[in-house]
Amino acid sequence: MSKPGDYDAVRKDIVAQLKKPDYDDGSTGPVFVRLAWHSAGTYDQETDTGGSNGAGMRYDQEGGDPANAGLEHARAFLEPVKERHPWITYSDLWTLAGVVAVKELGGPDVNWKPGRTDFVDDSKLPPRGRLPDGAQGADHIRHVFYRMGFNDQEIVALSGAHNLGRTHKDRSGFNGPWVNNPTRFSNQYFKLLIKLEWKLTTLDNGVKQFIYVDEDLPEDERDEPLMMLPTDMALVSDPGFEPWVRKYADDKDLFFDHFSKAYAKLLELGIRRDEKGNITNTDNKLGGYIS
Ligand code: DDH
Repeated sequence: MSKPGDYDAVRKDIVAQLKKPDYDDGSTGPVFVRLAWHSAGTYDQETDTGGSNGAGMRYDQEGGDPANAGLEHARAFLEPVKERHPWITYSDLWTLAGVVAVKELGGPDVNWKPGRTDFVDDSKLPPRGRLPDGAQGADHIRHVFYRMGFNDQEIVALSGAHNLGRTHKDRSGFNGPWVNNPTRFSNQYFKLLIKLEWKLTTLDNGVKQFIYVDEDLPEDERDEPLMMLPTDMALVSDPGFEPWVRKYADDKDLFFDHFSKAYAKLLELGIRRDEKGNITNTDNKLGGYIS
């Protein structure tokens, strides 16, 4: 066991969990980035409910939200890290895993602060349905992200996380990766959104998504088709979002800088700290553990 507070030791063990040749594209990084995002993305500014504090996804009310399907894999991959550093809270571990994965996969440094608790206040539990639905459009995206306190620029920056990983038919119903190298953090997602000709298609499970197939290549030389969700496509058709897609496609450094700030903000939603950085919302302790 490491010394309580030795976050560098935890970071090292998260890195050691990233490479998994038999899992997806060989890395758990993308699903860690998504775990951190879904742990935090339930936040509602108005009622001050949801957010990463409390690690509510351990329990069925939140963990069983269909939007969280597949994240049990991410949590299981992190279990050995928790076992080696039992002093770290799940809420800190999951958010830190996202930050470590972004960096290790070639992305920017993201400022991360510890101190989240695993106490769950029943009155702060988010209802299901707060996370975005990929089948929808711009209004839905704004509804979800404005609720957390993000603006249009931050929404587009955060969406750039879809440079990583893939959709899975048995999790969300969608299928395939957004980019050709889904374990390398870059601004390729924005470039492809603009550059490629995306075609709407209906999968055999009835789910609608956009795909790109390189028809110039003979069939046996083609890569797996790339995909975009209807929500991804809304970023290029909406006049408030589209200018940011172009900026991030043109300027990787700007994207990295804006992503880093927005992802750090996401992981802090609902958390209040004093000047020293210590968490002050003790109300999270009121509800105790849910068993
Ligand atoms: Fe996402 N995302 N996401 N996403 N997301 C999926 C996968 C991944 C939406 C829907 C889906 C963000 C925003 C949105 C990642 C990070 C982030 C999947 C596929 C769906 C569906 C799940 C599956 O089948 O396994 C929608 C809708 C939105 C929206 O903004 C409207 C944001 C903000 C992030 C972030 O991290 C900041 C990552 C990474 C993945 C790949 C996961 C994996 O297992 O691989």
